[in-house]
Amino acid sequence: MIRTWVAAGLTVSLALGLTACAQELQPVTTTQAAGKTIVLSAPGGKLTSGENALRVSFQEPSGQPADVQAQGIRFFMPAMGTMAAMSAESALRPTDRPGVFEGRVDLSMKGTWQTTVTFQDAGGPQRAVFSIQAQ
Ligand SMILES: [Cu+2]
Repeated sequence: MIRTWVAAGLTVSLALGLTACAQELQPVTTTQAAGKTIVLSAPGGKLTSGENALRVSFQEPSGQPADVQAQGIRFFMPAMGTMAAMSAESALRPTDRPGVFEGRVDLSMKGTWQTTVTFQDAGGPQRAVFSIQAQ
């Protein structure tokens, strides 16, 4: 009987694990900077208040991965009324795929965040600036 419950528990854990994996990183927004297309992706294609896994991909106009070194991503929300300005940032770590970097950020609230991705390419330091809506 106990064995049955353990087996059932394992099955549930596996199912939950698969569900988490199924929450694929999907594009949140796409922007252009330094002649490259930059795609920010997050689970389910959206950023939310709280912890977010994120991925930033860089492509040449040809669609090939761009040869860049991503540095970080920063989110900023200006002061609103009595609410102080807020910010959050993450390093962007290389993955085993060229032009693809990953990070993790904790956004303190829903709303519009000014977002800056910093990277280096053959031309030197670059930045992409855009805004996202955290849900
Ligand atoms: Cu705010």
